[in-house]
Amino acid sequence: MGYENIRMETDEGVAILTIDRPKSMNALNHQTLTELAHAFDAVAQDEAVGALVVTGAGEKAFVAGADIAEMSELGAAEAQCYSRFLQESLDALERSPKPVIAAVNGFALGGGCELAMACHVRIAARSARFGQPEVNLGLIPGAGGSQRLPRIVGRGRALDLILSGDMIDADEAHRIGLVNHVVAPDELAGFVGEYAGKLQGKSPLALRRALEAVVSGAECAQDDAMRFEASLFALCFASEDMREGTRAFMEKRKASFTGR
Ligand code: CO8
Repeated sequence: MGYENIRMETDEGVAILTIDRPKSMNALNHQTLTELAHAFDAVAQDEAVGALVVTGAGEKAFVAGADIAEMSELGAAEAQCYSRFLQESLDALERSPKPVIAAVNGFALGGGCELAMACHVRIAARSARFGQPEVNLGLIPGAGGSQRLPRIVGRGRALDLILSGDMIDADEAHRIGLVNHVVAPDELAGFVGEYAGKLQGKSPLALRRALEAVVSGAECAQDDAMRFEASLFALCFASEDMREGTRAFMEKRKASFTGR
């Protein structure tokens, strides 16, 4: 598939997906969402890719939300389909077997904040702004925000953001646990590259099972999730990576993982 509104590059096993509609603050229109769904799937299938970075083009916006002009034309039934399509794409991203890092370089509002929340790790430039401003448009979050935000920051803080529609800066987002790291804007790409590179040195199988345990386990009752964790833990013992990792520790050398 040829892309119009996103760019994909791969550098040493790290795929970098850039949403590139700077004139609309990288807002998500239907074409962009279709391209994103395709790209998420392509990354999941590509054995040469170990991690994915999602970011926005330009210096102002990560993603300023769904494209309001396009969305304003929708009827109720279309809006439901659109919401489900976006939710399903973000669910697929969250269930990616490879770590996904949001490099939040500017406004992450509405669907943009929801996209960042579906990523596993969020790293923000200090200039980034976060919010769920849908109430200002007579709307509510429609891409999983009403569910992911309380799971990440707690119900009280989520309701504060969703009901007020207020924007918060990156330091406040860090304080409430919405982002993992905040760095100077000109250090964002370097920091994210180093972070992704660090993950490249880990066992891909262990990363995959850790993601599965945390993401899928969170949907189960705790006792079921514990059993699920034990099964995934046991599966690690059938891997060459686990033998190599433990042997390397005992031989006081760096492990060399193959993902088998
Ligand atoms: N959609 C379409 N165009 C946008 C959007 C957007 N979300 N955000 C910005 N733009 C456009 C502006 O219209 C403007 O275009 P133009 O130059 O042609 O007039 C251009 O980007 C620059 O924007 P501003 O002039 O407004 O720039 P400022 O620096 O003054 O402000 C802001 C930047 C604060 C980001 C401001 O543009 C803004 O508030 N944008 C809207 C943010 C918003 O409300 N986002 C939530 C949208 S709703 C949503 O995301 C729901 C998701 C769930 C959908 C589920 C499917 C139905």
